Amino acid sequence: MKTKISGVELRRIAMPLVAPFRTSFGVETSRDVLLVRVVTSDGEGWAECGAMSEPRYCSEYVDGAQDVLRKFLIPALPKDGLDVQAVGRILHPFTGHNMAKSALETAVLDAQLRGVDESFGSYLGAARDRVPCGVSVGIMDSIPELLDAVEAYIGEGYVRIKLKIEPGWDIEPVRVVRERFGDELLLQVDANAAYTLTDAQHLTKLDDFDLLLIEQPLANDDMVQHAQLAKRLRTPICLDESIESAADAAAAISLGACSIINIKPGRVGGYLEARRIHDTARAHGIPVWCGGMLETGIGRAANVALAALPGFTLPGDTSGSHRYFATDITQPFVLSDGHLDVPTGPGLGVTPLPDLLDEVTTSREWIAL
Ligand code: NPQ
Ligand code: MG
Repeated sequence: MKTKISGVELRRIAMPLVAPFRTSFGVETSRDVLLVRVVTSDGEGWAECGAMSEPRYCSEYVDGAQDVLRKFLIPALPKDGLDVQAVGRILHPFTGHNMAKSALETAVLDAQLRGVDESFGSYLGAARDRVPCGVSVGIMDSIPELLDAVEAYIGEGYVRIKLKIEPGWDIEPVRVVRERFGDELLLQVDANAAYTLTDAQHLTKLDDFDLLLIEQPLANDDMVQHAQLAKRLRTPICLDESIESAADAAAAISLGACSIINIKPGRVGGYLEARRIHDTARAHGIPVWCGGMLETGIGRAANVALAALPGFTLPGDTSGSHRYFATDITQPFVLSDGHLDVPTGPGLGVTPLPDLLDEVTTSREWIAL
């Protein structure tokens, strides 16, 4: 199927967070998001870039993503039409910039699927019509604040809690949450690369708390060190930042660097690569789950569709819109019984509501092809 693209709008929006979100790499109070809208012969397609305002989680950042899209990625697309399968091949000669590439490919995919009246879930191979949801809980100023936050999320129906950790905020928060909410609570932690292999002895203390996993304890490129750490911990290691492709996933699995993978489509260059990681992991019996980058409804819709694939056997960070935003730019995603419904409409199944979108827009740029 050939889609002729006439141009691409790069739109920046500013989305205040309902509460500051603190991780081992910094505090965010507002989400600076790049949205991509492609205008094609099949109609429009939308996508959201996962990049943050600063290159801390990974090397990408939102001004950089917009720049590489404008200067290199968008101009590389052919004027005479392309299939979504071709987008990855055309962008492959440009190294890195997975989040920028993902946004462009996803917008093209949305346009093509809308053109044939098929949903993301159906196209990707969703095996269910709703997905169980977890929530990521930031580093707090005190233990009582943490317990209040976790209690509120459990009250909202979240079926799994993930605590952000860093040196000085790790064993104790996990101990008190486990004690307060009991052994049945699905509980995991995410260090965002805050430790080194010299912390291995310290991290074994987490083994007492029956965690589902510890996510990305060591640096992004510490693949071998993660394999060594895995031998010393009973808690399963899950990789996030380290996995930027299906090849990385295959390498990490064969090395024993992880026994679970967090799949974020932006980090790996798009939903097609995300599905390849899912397929690779599934063939090896490795569970996967869908991560999050504080997406608006646009990114959230596609993530919920992906999380419905059969190998996504653990709850994801696919939280409801109100976990992050008082007002989303789409119809909000609202939890029901701890789950979100997989959208069934064509493409993403959601579009930005024009008035809400205009209210948060900070800039717009049109790139003609
Ligand atoms: C993770 N996400 O799994 C990330 C990292 C992260 C939901 O825990 C602004 C935008 C702040 C994106 C903080 C979750 C962020 C962000 C953390 C992503 O590692
Ligand atoms: Mg993570």
